[in-house]
Amino acid sequence: MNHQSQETQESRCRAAQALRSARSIVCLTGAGVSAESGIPTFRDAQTGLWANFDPEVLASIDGFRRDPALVWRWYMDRFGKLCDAQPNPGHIALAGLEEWCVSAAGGREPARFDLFTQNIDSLHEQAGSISLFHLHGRIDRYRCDSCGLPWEMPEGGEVADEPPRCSVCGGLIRPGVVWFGEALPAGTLGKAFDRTAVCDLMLVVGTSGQVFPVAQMPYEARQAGACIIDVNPEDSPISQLADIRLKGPGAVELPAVMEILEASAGC
Ligand code: BJW
Ligand code: ZN
Repeated sequence: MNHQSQETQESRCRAAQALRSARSIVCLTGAGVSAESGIPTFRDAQTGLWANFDPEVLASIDGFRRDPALVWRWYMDRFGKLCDAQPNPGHIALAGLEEWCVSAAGGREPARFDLFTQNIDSLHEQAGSISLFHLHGRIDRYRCDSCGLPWEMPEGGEVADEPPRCSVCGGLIRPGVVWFGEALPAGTLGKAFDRTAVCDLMLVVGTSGQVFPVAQMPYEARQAGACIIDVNPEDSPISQLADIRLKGPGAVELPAVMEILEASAGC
């Protein structure tokens, strides 16, 4: 084993050890966890037709009010790609980790495990995660931007080039996601910070840690004395803070850690 792969394996073992002894785990995921499912990360998504548009403008309430048709087309394009995506081994390992924690595998006391995702896809639920909370909404939910009435996408119908109109008030239909300048769902955000304040381990996967208030969670966890594990092939503000860094793709690192956890011999 060369030096680098020995270091990688040591970090995975330390992560498995920390997970084994944790009693209360909060997992926070971002776009990187879905990268191996073929979904470009938020900040890498602007290719082809969309290369000249700033995602931070498209994903904002001001951007939608200024040019609703443009923003609608961007979401419909992304929604089409998401419909074909499948959970990857990283999503599946996180669902397995939840099961491992709550079922008290190996004769341990059960541990609490909650997964908070910033992602608007539904790949965590497809992989089998149960205690799962969407902090930035979901791309497969729609509502009226004026009166808030939920709206259903017609099945198999042609996707319009412009946002449809609400049948009650005539307002524009928008995706049920949280844009820049909008409040996150209060109950979910409150739960995320309440759980963060009492967790003893935070597992962060695939986020650049640039978008607030969610980016604050690892700092709060650290303040509360939790161990921070960061899974990301690149450096980020969270990787600077982390006790344990798994510097690789989630789809590689998470199954490798699960394999160690599940092996009776351990490290
Ligand atoms: C891999 C990998 C692999 C690659 N494996 N990893 C405090 C300070 C400064 C600013 C603010 C502040 N508080 C609030 C703000 C303003 C603003 C904000 O944060 N701005 C920043 C840009 C500075 N925040 C807001 O506006 C929020 N609202 C708010 O605070 O409201 C206050 C309010 C209260 C009451 C009334 C009204 C208002 C809302 C933020 C909403 C964010 N929404 C988006 C769009 C959702 C819909 C959509 O997707 O289109 O959410 S923005 C976008 O960023 C999306 C993501 O969920 C979010 C985070 O991105 P993420 O997941 O980290 O993705 P990337 O692409 O950035 O990073 C991917 C990472 O993966 C990278 O690190 C890669 O290396 C890694 N990776 N491959 C593992 N295989
Ligand atoms: Zn309406």
